[in-house]
Order: sequence, then C-alpha cells, then structure tokens
Amino acid sequence: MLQKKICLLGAFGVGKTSLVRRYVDTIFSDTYLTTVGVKIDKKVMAVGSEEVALIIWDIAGEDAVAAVRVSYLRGAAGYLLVVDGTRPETLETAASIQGRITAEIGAVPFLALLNKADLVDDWALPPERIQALEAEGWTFRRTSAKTGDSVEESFAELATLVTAKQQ
Ligand SMILES: Nc1nc2c(ncn2[C@@H]2O[C@H](COP(=O)(O)OP(=O)(O)OP(=O)(O)O)[C@@H](O)[C@H]2O)c(=O)[nH]1
Ligand SMILES: [Mg+2]
Repeated sequence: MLQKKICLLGAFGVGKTSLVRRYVDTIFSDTYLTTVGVKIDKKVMAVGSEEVALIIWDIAGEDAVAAVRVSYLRGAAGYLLVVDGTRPETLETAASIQGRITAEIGAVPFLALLNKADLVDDWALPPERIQALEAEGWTFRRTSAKTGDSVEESFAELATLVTAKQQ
C-alpha cells in the first residue's frame, strides 16, 4: 500500500492535535494538553481507486524560542500549516515556518488551515494578509476541530495532492 507521511505544523495551541483527533478518532476535547515532541498516527483512506496510508506526524507547536525540528520533517510528502483564527500572530508563525520548510525540504504540497472556525465572531485575521499569502500560492481552508467542519475534507485534499504528485 502506498504510504505518505504528512506533518501538522504551526504555533502552539492552534489545534494541530485536535484536528488529528477529530480526523482519526472523530472526537474533540476542550482540554489543552500540549504536545511534547511528536506524536505519530496512521489512517488509511481512499484516494480515487487507490488506498493510501497517511502517516500523520503531529508536531509540537513553535514559538519564538522553540522552532520546529527539521529532522521531524524528513520524508514528508506534504503538510498542513495550522493557524488559530482568533490569534493573528499565529498566521505570522505559519508564514515563518513555511519559509523555513521550503528551504529545508523543498516545495511539497501544503494547505493552510484557519482553524477554530466555530469561534468566527472572535476572528481577527487581516484579510489583506490572507490575500497576499494567496497571491504567493497558499491555499486556505477554514476548519473547526470542534464541530468537524472541513476537517475530513482538508486531510482528503492534502492526501490527493501528495498522491497526485507521485504519479
Ligand atoms: N473552539 C475551538 N477550540 C479548539 C479548536 N481546535 C482546538 N481547540 C482548542 O484549542 C486548544 C489547543 O488545541 P491543541 O489541539 O492541543 O493545539 P496544538 O496545536 O496541538 O498545541 P501544541 O501541541 O501545544 O502545539 C485546546 O483547548 C483545544 O480544545 C477548534 O476548532 N475550535
Ligand atoms: Mg499538539
């Protein structure tokens, strides 16, 4: 079976672990337990007529002092860059991670997830910044790990991108 490693990246507390839990186990918890290092999950899904095993690396968030370890990214076919829609600074963290990744592992497919879409009333992301990143080639999806909104679809979209790239 085709196996593809994908990574979840982004600032602390944006919802990386919650998105994986929603996708793999169909559950959500309000309790925040920060990820230490990395946690690896696996989920098999169909992409067209093919079965693909997604090996999902849920990587600890980063901030000014703790950068994502490059060694975790090796062999990744693609990644989800997660932003907390209620904290605009997490969009800048994502932009900085994105710059570094392209330098380290090359231009592999990615999707930017604006997570916590259920809290949309508290959103504070500058639309012009989103547009500027779209102009640089970013694709944004709005997700909620809490309601499940667009979570399955986003993983499926990335799986399709990383599978198509190989053929
Ligand atoms: N309302 C709402 N809360 C969310 C959502 N996703 C995550 N959270 C909450 O945000 C907090 C952080 O979620 P985590 O999934 O642990 O975030 P993380 O990105 O894995 O954090 P680190 O492992 O520390 O980098 C938790 O309290 C979650 O319940 C969402 O879509 N909506
Ligand atoms: Mg986590």
